[in-house]
Amino acid sequence: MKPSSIIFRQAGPIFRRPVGPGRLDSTAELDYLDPQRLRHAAAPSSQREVWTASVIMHVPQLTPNLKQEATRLGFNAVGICPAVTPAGIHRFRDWLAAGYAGQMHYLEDRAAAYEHPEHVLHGVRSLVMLRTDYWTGPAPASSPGTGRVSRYAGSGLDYHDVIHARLKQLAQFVRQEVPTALTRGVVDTAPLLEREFAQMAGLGWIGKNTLLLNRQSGSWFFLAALLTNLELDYDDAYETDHCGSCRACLDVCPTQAFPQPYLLDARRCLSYLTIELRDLPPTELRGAMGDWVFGCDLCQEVCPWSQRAPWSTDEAFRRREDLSPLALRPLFELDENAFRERFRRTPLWRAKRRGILRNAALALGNRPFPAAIPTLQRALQDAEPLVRGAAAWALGRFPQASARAAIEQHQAHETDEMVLSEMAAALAGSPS
Ligand code: B12
Ligand code: SF4
Ligand code: SF4
Repeated sequence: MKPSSIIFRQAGPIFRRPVGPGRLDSTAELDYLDPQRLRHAAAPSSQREVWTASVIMHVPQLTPNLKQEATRLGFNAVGICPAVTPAGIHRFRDWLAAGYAGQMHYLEDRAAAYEHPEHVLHGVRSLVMLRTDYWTGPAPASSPGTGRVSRYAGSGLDYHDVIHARLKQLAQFVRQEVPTALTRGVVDTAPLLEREFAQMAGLGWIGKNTLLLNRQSGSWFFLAALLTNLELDYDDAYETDHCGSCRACLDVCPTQAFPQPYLLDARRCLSYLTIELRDLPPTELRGAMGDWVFGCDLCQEVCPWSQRAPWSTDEAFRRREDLSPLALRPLFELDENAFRERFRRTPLWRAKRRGILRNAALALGNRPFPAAIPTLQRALQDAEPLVRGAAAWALGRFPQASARAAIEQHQAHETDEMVLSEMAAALAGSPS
């Protein structure tokens, strides 16, 4: 059947126009004309200028072609679901209301926009959910003086950049096929419950650790979405939960960040504490942070399904030896410019110099060894109070008298109240 018309819609009125040359790929066919919509269809010539508005149509070969193209571009799995209000939206609201988002105010600020993907792309009808695997083998053991960086960041490339470039190419492909199509590629930053939609698109189930996982790759993958106003063929939602009676992820969490299965209190999660939090973590959680300096992988590492993950052959996610594990002491020699130079293009940039040095100081305090004392002493003179406060706490964990002497020496010159209070607690031997 050759296409005879396309239904166009913008902000309410629905009307049809004949397909002109170049409008659709010559092989494309139009087999879906929603009778309900057709009944109301009207095409007043005065409205023809809005023909570039959202296209509602179904092109049979487009879905398999799009999936094939996504695979060619490096995505490891593709599933498609309709643009609807996510079923778990009430849980998201409850989660925010409970305060579990901590300082991630961007979630609360855009809470209303999460209600429907329409707020991400006007006229959206389909979400193409994409999986990108990044498992590159077990992490090498870290030793005193080094810190662990979660695997997703260990390649040194920011996954947002890598995936955005691929999304852009996929969007171009869609527009080649259907020039009037609207598209928007998102990874992380848009108000979209990506795991919910990925589950709806058949990519896996949401596990007790709140991550999306499947039986082939565990949860070692990123999610991304390409939103479009086209009608595509939808996949079946993933309905089965394969967590069973397992609770390995809940038990391994060093900060007990799961108040109950499937629920995360982000304020206790090391990923939040090392990346998102702008202050010093609560004293009682600092010891549990161990040597993690950027993110945490523990609740994925123990997952039985994650043991099966295939190695990613993606060059973009090859682990960089100098990043993971990360040598901590040299970090304190980097000023803002040098830090920028080294980390600007890596995921670690998100935490900024002050965040990474805070984390490095805490990690040194969690595994004290004498050679770290001069480093932390230097950190007590850092321009950034956050770094000085963390260094004071860390020095308080050292048994050596020189650590105590270093705090006392700098206490006299310190003016910041938070740092002074950390110094007093360290000298009193109260830090946990
Ligand atoms: C904010 C955020 C964080 C926060 C909060 C995490 C969280 N669990 O929400 C912090 C900083 C802690 C974080 C940490 C990590 N993150 Co993060 N994060 C996000 C982000 C940007 C938003 C997530 C969000 O909206 N949370 C809101 C709350 C409400 O979600 P929730 O608590 O999980 O509740 C939902 C479900 O669990 C479910 N639910 C709740 N109760 C119940 C009960 C039952 C029975 C069921 C079935 C479901 C269910 O419904 C809720 C609403 O959708 C997403 C990207 C995105 N736009 O989606 C990435 C994302 C979730 N993060 C990701 C990753 C990789 C991580 C880390 C592994 C990074 C690391 N190694 O350090 C850790 C994992 C920690 C963990 N166990 O979750 C990936 C996950 C990929 C995957 N396979 O699932 C995402 C999708 C980013 C991406 N584009 O790939 N992250
Ligand atoms: S990432 Fe680490 S701290 Fe966060 S929930 Fe998982 S195990 Fe706990
Ligand atoms: S560790 Fe067990 S409970 Fe946790 S996500 Fe994996 S299978 Fe589910």
